Amino acid sequence: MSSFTQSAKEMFTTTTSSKKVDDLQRDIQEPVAGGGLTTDHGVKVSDTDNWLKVTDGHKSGPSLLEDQIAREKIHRFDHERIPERVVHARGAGAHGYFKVYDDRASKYTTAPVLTDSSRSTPVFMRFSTVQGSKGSADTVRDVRGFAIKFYTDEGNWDLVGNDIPVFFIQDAIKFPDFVHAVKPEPHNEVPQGQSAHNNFWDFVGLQPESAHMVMWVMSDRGIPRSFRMMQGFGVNTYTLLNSKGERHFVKFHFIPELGVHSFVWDEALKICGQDPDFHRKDLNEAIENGAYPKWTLAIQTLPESREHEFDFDILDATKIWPEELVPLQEIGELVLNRPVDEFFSETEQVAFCTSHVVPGIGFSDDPLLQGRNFSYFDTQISRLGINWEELPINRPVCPVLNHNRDGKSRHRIVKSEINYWPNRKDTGRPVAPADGGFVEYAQRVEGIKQRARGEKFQEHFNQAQLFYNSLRPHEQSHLISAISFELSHCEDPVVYKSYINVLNDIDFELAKTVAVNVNGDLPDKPGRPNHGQKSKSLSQTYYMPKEPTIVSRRIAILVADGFNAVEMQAVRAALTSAKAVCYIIGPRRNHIRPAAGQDFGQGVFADHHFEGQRSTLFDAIYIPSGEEHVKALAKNGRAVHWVREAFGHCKPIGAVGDGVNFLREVVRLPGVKLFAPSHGSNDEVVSSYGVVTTGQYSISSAATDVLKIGP
Ligand code: HDD
Repeated sequence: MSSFTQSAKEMFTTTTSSKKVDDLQRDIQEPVAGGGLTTDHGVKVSDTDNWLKVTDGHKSGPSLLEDQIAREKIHRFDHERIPERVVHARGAGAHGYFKVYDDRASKYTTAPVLTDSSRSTPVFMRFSTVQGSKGSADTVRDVRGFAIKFYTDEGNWDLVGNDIPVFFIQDAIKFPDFVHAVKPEPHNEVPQGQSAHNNFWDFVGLQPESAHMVMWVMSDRGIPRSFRMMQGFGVNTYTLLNSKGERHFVKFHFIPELGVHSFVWDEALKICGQDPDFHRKDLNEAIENGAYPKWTLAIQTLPESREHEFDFDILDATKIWPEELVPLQEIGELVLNRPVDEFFSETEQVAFCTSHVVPGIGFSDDPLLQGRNFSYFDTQISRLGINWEELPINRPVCPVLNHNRDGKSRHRIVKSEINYWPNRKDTGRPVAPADGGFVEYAQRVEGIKQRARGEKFQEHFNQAQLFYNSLRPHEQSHLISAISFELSHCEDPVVYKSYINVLNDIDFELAKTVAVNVNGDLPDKPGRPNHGQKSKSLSQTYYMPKEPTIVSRRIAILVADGFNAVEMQAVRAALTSAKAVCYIIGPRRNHIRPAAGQDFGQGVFADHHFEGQRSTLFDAIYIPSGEEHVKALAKNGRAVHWVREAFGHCKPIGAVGDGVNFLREVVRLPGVKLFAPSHGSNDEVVSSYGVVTTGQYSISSAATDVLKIGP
């Protein structure tokens, strides 16, 4: 693994401690090299390769059940697995911290985690896909989970969100139906980690409240370039309680420092096979290189008095609060700075509960959130057992004291003869609200007990239209391709034909285009008029970083024997100092000979050979000069494919001298302009931005960054 600089590494080892990291040290065991093997009961083991058996030295006889060492080994292995999460089974996690800028949120909440700028609250975050099982690929089209555990001094606060601000259903009681429909079909367990099948589209076609969310998932948001380049949303409407006892409704937003970027579909598809672990490796690589993922936390707040002001219900999780109506207020930042030490003990055993809030933060009557508050606690019991909150990764950093006892796999030992309240010793006494005891907001509730939702919950298409209208043309065209791909995978005409009706309620042109692509029935008039409104922050292009950056981007340097190593070293040094991560890709994983006359000993060592890694795994390519090397590249079909594929994915491609000629040779597309960015470099730098200007391809995430090469 390449590293940015030594100082970044040093920073990594010195600044990543926190109250939670220190707390975990109690349980971390670091085996020393050469340390002796023991059984679980601590007895030293002399032979771990041969089961105790009857043998005369020539032939093997029966194995003996009395061999406790063999039995322990097999028995432990047999029970290694725990149930995977019923959704979000595939995930990756990391440690970090959260800090507010100042006390600007204190007008809404008393929670110190959101108001006390002297604090750095430890966090553990887990990112995930929803549909696939634990071993599925990272880059499938899906929603991404964005779950955060804040280890506050007032207890754990779990914010269990997604990278998309709305949800498929309005009422938690529909969740089992939705999950059954999207997961592999029950008769053949196909497909894995994909929504491109009959049952999903059948369900969403009959459940129009999902129309808005379907638009988001079929947009580029469904195939993020990196966990580090996604927005995060609390999705549900929560509440904040201030010191005057006033309540505000709140939505939580996390905005990534690096901007919001996605793959193009062809890349995502290929990476599923080329590197199914791409996202989890990307997360660890960035943290280990000191490029700590960072998000700004912003809140949208509404006083109770404004609850009914809008044409949508603010408690409906299939709706956003458009920023034009309710602006974002930035209050703090979240940084991830430490990878996990052991995947199972941390990332697999971490358990989130939406019901875990701390004083100053509360729930709303959002019917999805209310059901979630029941479901998460319940599922942890089946996954981890009743004492799951005692597991190292889940235990709070503040004191825990109560009269809950026993149960399977109890870890804590409480030294007290008291396990009830009230008691003669005044142990484990309830805490007054003034001293930090949690108190529910005294909410007046009136109504008729019935199975129904609020009136405004019945409208499903306004915001689906708003989202679609707000996308840039290339984003709309990606979305059309995505829906067409998915419906093409539905074999039942009832399914793909009926979804055209839903699309026609969103946009007539959209419905017609998809209908032609997938053999749906062409609508002759719009299902309902498109209101034509837009919201500026719904296109992900809105979130480009203020300063273009190549921090943590993976850049492939394509070389063959005879390349200009002096020039390459200079360019690589410039890229590395801008904190990009460079890899040399050559005809073999070994030393590659530089141009004649350049003194590089055996040559420069290539990290991979052309077949070992593909262009899809990189954000940009640089081809140095060197006549002999360029001739060799041009003769190598895989090297040519490398460049053509990256070009087709609209990635920046830098080339110098003969490298430019090679580029001209291999990228012979009509209408493509090759040009040099105007940053004053004397080297000719060619980039695929030219393609973007022709309008033939849409811009991809990487192409929006400026690849600065040269002095
Ligand atoms: Fe959920 C896991 C996010 C609705 C029931 N959910 C889970 C995770 C995330 C979300 C990120 C993975 C947590 C982790 O990393 O361990 N879920 C959401 C969001 C929702 C949502 C943003 C809509 C606003 N979920 C939802 C509903 C229900 C559930 C309506 C049930 C009624 N979700 C679960 C679960 C999971 C879960 C079954 C599986 C594993 C777990 O909880 O810990 O309880």
